[in-house]
Amino acid sequence: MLSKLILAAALAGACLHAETGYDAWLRYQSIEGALRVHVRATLPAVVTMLNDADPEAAARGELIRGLRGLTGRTLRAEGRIPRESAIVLGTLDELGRAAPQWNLGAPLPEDGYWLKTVIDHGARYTVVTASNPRGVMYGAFAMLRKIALGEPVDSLDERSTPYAPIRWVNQWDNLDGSIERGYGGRSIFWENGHARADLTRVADYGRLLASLGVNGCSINNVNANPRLLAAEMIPDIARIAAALRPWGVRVAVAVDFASPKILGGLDTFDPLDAGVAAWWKQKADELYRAIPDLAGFVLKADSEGRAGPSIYHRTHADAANVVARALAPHGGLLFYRGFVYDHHMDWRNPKNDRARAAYDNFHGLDGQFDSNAVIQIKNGPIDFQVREPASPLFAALEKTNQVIELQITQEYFGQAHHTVFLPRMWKATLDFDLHAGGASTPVKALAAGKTFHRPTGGFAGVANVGLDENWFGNHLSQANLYGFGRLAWDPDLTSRQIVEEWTRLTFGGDPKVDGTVAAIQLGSWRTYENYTGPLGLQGLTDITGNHYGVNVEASERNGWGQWHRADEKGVGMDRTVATGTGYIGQYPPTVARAWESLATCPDDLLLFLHHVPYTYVLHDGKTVIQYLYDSHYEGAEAVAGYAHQWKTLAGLVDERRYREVLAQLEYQAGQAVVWRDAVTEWFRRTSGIADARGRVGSYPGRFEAEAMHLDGYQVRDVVPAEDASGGKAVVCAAAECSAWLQFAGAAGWYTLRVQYFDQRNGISRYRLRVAGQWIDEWQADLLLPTVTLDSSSSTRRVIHGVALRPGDEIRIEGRPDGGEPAALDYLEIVPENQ
Ligand code: GCW
Repeated sequence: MLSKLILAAALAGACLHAETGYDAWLRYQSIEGALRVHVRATLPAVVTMLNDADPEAAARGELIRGLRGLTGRTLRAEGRIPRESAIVLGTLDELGRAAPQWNLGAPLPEDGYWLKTVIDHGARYTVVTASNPRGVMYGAFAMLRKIALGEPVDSLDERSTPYAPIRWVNQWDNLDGSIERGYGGRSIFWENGHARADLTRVADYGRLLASLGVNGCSINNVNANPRLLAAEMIPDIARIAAALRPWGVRVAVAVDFASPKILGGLDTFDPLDAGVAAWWKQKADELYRAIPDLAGFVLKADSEGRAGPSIYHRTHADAANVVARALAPHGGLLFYRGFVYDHHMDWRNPKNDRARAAYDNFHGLDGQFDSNAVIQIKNGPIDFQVREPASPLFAALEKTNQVIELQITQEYFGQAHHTVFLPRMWKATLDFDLHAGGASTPVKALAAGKTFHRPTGGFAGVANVGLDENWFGNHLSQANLYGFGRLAWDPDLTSRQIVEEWTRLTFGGDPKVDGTVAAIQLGSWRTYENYTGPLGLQGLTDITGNHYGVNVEASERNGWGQWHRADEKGVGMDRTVATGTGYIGQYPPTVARAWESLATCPDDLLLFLHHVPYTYVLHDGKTVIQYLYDSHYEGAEAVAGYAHQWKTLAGLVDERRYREVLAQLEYQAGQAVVWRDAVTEWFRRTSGIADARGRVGSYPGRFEAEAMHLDGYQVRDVVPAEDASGGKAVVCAAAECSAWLQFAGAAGWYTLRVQYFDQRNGISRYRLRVAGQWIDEWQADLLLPTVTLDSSSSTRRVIHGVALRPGDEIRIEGRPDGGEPAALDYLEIVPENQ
């Protein structure tokens, strides 16, 4: 019966989700050729598990499912070690009892696994073992990965141990089903204030996480709704925990620090109040009665308007400890977020600096946190920007547990609309040597607790997957979750290793596909940086709004502290000790010395750490202003190249994913031009310095909509001005409007690019007519994060292969819908292939 169910699940998995992206890297696509022959020849017919409880049972089901997909064979599931060859799943203890003659006694750290071939009486046993059942499951996933990657598995002796005990994802899901900074659809956990009735997606998410070795998941927004801890919600949390449990993923919840007052009815939430301590304890006891393996709590306090200890003049240690002490008897952990800063800072004071906040708030408290409290520190000192130095706080906590918080969801990285492979950036931080205490101390070792011999430590990744079929809204973004999990297990893997594994598992083994996808992914962070915020500039997006489009000044003259201080003369935040905010002084001396001096400060971080004139010459020989111009043009060109390269994969990638990725990359190529033009225009206007290569402000073949003949369309200023070409757009207030011009160029083949505005509040329709012939139509139906005319809605339609003759009328017709006015920015007419 059990095996029937496993088979049914395997078949259902295979048919229902074929090539939608749902199975991500666990597709188990049939292996072909010599490899298939070899694997089938050496594959035993039996898989034995020595314990029929999850996660070992889940591991056996996965092995059967995976091998069936990879080899076309269905293994027999057994509970004893047979006299014939078999894959044997069991912990070291179980094996010690069932097959003492194999002498598999070597100690293994928790969650580590051992794949070992044992020959006994002529039979070949592939043993998958570990000290705990979860480790056995990780071993099973590793076996499947090896086979899918074409690695030999017939003579194994391989041990693998996770780098750190904490390998968690966080989800910022709200109880109403929305997700803060989620770009892959609504919550898989919550709907209308309760856990969803159908938690299949949660279990499937658990499987994806387990395949990477992720062992914890917090299931609600760190901007926590206090109601989560209400008695009526506990069964909901328990159901979610039950869906993840088979996969060895323990659930954690985010809590509101004011809960004792808001929910518990006390008149205070002072962490030193005995009643408050008792409330937290009673609440933890209640939760653990329902969910005995609850992993713990995550707490965002005194940050971005969240309640915290400051109102009672208590410290973060007081706050963390009162909650940690409630969890301690149950073995739970308290993750206290290091993301604490004042968002009402006086921008006029040149000594103020948000980047200082994490260190200033926490380093003095080192040693005061309980042993089950963990400070969760964002990779950089600001907030997941495209280029930040490693947070100095990693080096400043010697007697306190810490984890590094990485953001998998692409909040500041183009959301689901841009491809940016983040493991490359994470690697740069994880490998960065902070020289804490003089010795070599890379961030990964500090975060994992190795440097100062802490009892725990590791990695937390903000994932925010959603109900979209492919989890993220972008197929290529799945590589970020994959990379996070792989790095949390082994941060010594290279970005290339990760991307090659992921591509092969996700798209199959065609060398052309592998090479192309790897090249796109590996270059994508630098590319994104090039067109959104090079040289450590960061913060050129709309930081008070959607964190998506361009708004160069949005970060200035407000209390949020993401200042880049660009003015007519220069740019960058002076964070030096000598003349600036002193932030650089928070680093150990080796790092501080290098960054304090312009002579040794790396170009990539220059404007994050120093204020310089636009004419300052970088190590790479260019002036700052010319670098800003060049990098934006390079970035936009690189994305155009990605779309082009992807097209060469037609027929090599399954139809639907091919189409969806192409659409995403083509959109990104257009959006990179929007960024390029907006940022370079702004700096040219502000600095008064021209682009030495003459590109900025001169766009051959571009015709502004406001300069075309307009039937019904009206001209509008766009704010900020850099968000539209010429600072203006045309909008339609009637049922239908059109903009037209008479082509004056030479006869030939052309590409037309129509720049229009696709807001979220309507689906306008557009048509384009050349010399009386309708040649294209489209609708503005992307779900972009804006309802206004700006760079977030600015979108491009490219029409290739258009024959034009002098005197042709080119007419664009727009039909508004809802609140969306079928707006246009410009038309570009460029000779084909340009
Ligand atoms: O990056 C910012 C996000 C907020 C988020 C906050 C945090 C959950 O814009 O949406 O809040 O960070 O990390 O707490």
